Order: sequence, then C-alpha cells, then structure tokens
Amino acid sequence: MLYPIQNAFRSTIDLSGLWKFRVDPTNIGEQEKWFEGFDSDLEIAVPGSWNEQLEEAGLMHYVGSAWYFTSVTLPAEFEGKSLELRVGSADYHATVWVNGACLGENHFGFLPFSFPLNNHVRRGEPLGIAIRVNNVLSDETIPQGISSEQYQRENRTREETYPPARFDFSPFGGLHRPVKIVVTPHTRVEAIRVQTSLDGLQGNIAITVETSGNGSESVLVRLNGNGAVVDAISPVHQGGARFLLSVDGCRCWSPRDPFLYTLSVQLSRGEQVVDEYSIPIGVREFTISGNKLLLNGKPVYLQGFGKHEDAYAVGKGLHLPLMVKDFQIMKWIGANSFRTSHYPYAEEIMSYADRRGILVIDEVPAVSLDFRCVSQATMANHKEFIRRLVHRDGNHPSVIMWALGNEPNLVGESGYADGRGRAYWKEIFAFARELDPARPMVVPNCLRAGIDDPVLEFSDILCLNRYYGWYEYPGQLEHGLAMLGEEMDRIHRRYGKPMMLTEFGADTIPGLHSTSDQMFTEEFQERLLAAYICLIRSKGYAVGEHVWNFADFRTPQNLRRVVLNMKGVFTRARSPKMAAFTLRKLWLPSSDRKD
Ligand code: BDP
Repeated sequence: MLYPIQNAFRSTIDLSGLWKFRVDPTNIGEQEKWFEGFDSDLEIAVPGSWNEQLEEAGLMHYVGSAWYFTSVTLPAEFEGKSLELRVGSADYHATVWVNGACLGENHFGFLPFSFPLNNHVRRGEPLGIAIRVNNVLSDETIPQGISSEQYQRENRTREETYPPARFDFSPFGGLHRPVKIVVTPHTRVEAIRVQTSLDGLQGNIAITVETSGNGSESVLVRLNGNGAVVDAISPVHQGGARFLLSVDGCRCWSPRDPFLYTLSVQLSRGEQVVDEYSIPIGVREFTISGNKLLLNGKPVYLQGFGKHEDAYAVGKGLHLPLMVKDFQIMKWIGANSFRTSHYPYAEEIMSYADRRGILVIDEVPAVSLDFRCVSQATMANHKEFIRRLVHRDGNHPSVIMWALGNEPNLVGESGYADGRGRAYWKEIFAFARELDPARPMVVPNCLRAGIDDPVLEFSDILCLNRYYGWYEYPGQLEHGLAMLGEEMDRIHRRYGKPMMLTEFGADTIPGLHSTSDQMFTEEFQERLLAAYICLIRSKGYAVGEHVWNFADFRTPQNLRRVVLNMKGVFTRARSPKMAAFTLRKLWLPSSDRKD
C-alpha cells in the first residue's frame, strides 16, 4: 500500500487532531448506533494512545472497545477522483463506519489499512467517520494475548501482568498513526516494488509496478539523482510492468552517505499522463558472506538498540518531535542501527531512517508465541502480517533484514522443539523468503527456548537475547559472562552462522549509585553493557550488538517492573544515564566525534 503523497495528481487530507471519544466496555455502541455519531464529554488526540492521555478518565489500563468520531467535508475539486479512508494503524482491531455505513474491519495492528469512500460522499455534505478500536488480543492474533484466568490456570500467578499481556510493553490502545483521506486518480499506480543490487560500480534496480483502473497504456519509470537520469518505458501488461534500470558510477546508499535517488513512475493513456508517484530509492546491497555482514561489499557491524514506540502522554502514537530527537540521540551516541522491537513502527519513522542512514531490523509482532496456543489461524494471521509488512516496507534501503518474530516459547514448553515448533517456523520462513528473497530473515532466540530452538536453524543470523548477570546469575557479572561466552561458542559451533546479540541489558534507576557491583545502579548498567560488548567483540563470528533498550518504557503492571522497564540507556524523557557516555565512547568512531 503506497504511502499517501501530494502532487499534481494526488492529494491527502490529514485528519490528525481531536476526535470525539467514548469507551464501550460492554459493547453496546453498535446496537445503539454510535457509528452515526455519539455524545461524549471526552475528546482524544489522534494519533495517540488513549491510556495516558485519558488516565484521569480511568483509561490507563483499559482493555476493550472505544469509539472515535470526526467529520469532514471534502472540497468539490475532489469530484471524479478516487477517495479512500486510510488509517496508519489502529491497535489492535478496528471497525470503520462512514455516514452510518460499515466500510469494514481490520485485525492487523501496527499496519495501515484503507477502505474506498466514493459511494459515501455527497457534494457539500459532511462525512461522519466513526472508528471502533479494540485492544483485546487472543491465541489467534499477532501478537497473541493471554487472560488473567489463563495465568491462574497455569499457576503462573507471579508472572501475571495487569493488563494481562504476553509481552513486556503496555498493550496501549488507539489510533496510533495518522488517519488520512487519500485522493488519487481512478486509474493509478497501485504498488511499486523495488529491489536493488550492485555489479561493481553499477547499481541495478529491478522495479515492478502494479496499476489499477481502466485505460492505462504505458508506464514510464525515471531514476534521477547525482547527475544521472535513467529511464525506461513499457506498455501496461496484465495490470503492471517490470523494469531493470542500471546506473553507472552509482552513488550507493550507506549510513555514511544515505543518498537517495528519486524514482518517479508515470502512468499514461496515449500522450496523456494520468498518474505519477515518486519514491526515494537507496541503491544498496546487503549480503552475508561467511561470518560477515556486507553492505555494498564492505563489512558492517551493527551497533545500536532495541527500541519501542513509547512516550509520556502520547503512548504509542506517532510523535514527530520525539522521532527527530531519537534519531539525533542515535547519531550522537554512534548507533548505526536499531530493531523495531516488537512490531512495525510508523511509516514516517522508516522513511526517516532512510534519510538519516540508520539500518533497521524490521520486526513482525509475533512476540513470545506460546506454541501450546498456536493454531492454523495464528499461522494464517502471522503470514498475512508478514505479507503486509513486506509490502509496506520492502522498498526502504534502511530495512536490512526482517525479524519474523521474537522469543518464541518464552514459556519454556518442553515439547516446543520436538517438531511442531520446527514445522511452524519452517513454513513461516519459507513463506517470507518467497516474498523477499533478498533480505536476511531472523527470529531472536531466548534462553528458555534453548539451543534447540528451531529459529536458530532457520535464521540467517543467529540472534540471541541474553540476560546473564540480570535474570540469570543476578548481580554476578563475571559468572554470567563466562556462561554467555561458552553458550555463544556452543551455538555458533552447532549452527555455523554469524551471530548478534539482539538484547542484553540491566534495569537502572537514574541517580542510584554504588562503589561495588549493585543491580539497578548506573554503574552496574554501565559495567554490564561494556563487558558484554567486550565479550561479543572478542568473537570473530559476531556481527552486532543491540542494547536492550534505547529508553525506559511503560509495561503492564507486574512485580518485576516499577511502572517502567528501566533498561533504557536513556530515561523515558530521553535524558542519558551514565551508560550512554560509555556507549558513545565505544561506538562513535573518534573521527566522527565533535568533542
Ligand atoms: C526480553 C524481551 C523484551 C523484554 C526484555 C526484558 O524480548 O521484550 O522487555 O526481555 O525483560 O525477553 O527487559
């Protein structure tokens, strides 16, 4: 699904702002026709989670349905155009009505979806838009949910969280990304897929264009940038066209020089151009060779963070000043990469990563799958999620690999590796590779799933999340590190692939200090991170280190968390803890440092 843009053929109306809001804990809204509009004293900012915005209205831990309503009158100039209502993301389920008519539902959180609007628009009359969002998860959804009863049944009362969740981030609800009306020609460019590779100094760009509507006859693609213009034209055949463009003396995209060419795609009928869509294209090649990751043929070592979309008041909503700040911090500290743990981030963030030259591991929110509860329906949702994500993010040069999930079998079920888990992952990896044969695929492994975890067999890079010195051997750093070093070697011997630590870290209360090793102090975090990094770098097969986490983030309530997961190197408000300065010394090459 193409990102909405504005040009001579296309337009958008951004409906970000304050919407009417009403919670519906007993699900009476549909019966009472709230989709036609409703009375409420509450307004809510879109984008944004309802939890912290409306904490005082009792919504901090709310799990259930809530309704959003706004209205807009479209200018007459849009007549004759195709109109769609596009929601950037709604977590986790949404049903959309316009002027009382149900347009449809969406069950894929963190991803955009849209519905055609034309049949509902009347000249000069307002469009009433109602969206019911529900943040309840189940065994079948991605991510999976859990209930309090389930925790009790399994006798896991000390692990129970409120609200109940299978993962360690707050299951915030709401319209988390902008809602837009997208105005395009009826005959248009529907999708563009770009894959780039290098042949010496020549950049090759394979382009697939899909069109929709009637009467388009030809597609022109033109790549422009760095003094070069390359183009090609093709008749539309079976609703699309394919191209292979080459640029000699290509200016490759890399973190040091995140250069973007502009690819414009023009659709014509006879001599008349009927639509145009332009995207920035980074030409680059990311491959694995032996125990090395190569970007444009040169070894690259990943240093950075697992992150979250999480901030005060806005919750998981897109917050552009925070996005800019986070990237400034990543550059300041010398990070070259991050993982979108544990779900796809906003499209705006992915495009910004392209422009800022940050490498991204793009993650599907199959977090902590519990294979006792995985069904065919879970698998079907998982695959559909991957399909939509590859479609959404496949053109970003910053996206160097896909994480198809995170820490399966966190519950440590003994039967997981015996065939069912393997069959599941085999199918998921094969499905994903068909969609994107070029990018490596991984799933970070957790200690509880063990060394037999089938994701280690199928991942192109062995990704480990390890907490020795914290959850295991708490406070005993030396012992923990010895265990880690031994385990890394064992896993590498067995699977023979490059390895990275996708998570390691320690909860840290800013301002807490100690002259001896003491968990939760700033010194302990600093020492743990530096010691892990030293160990990781001593392994010739290691290709990266991602600290858990970039910043403190809100979690469901449980006895392991004092409101937040405090493993951030920065606080939730983005002030640095001591470890930030140590990481900066380790990460920022002296040539890049301004001090
Ligand atoms: C890992 C999870 C991550 C948690 C982290 C932690 O992947 O989501 O936040 O542990 O406990 O297992 O801090």
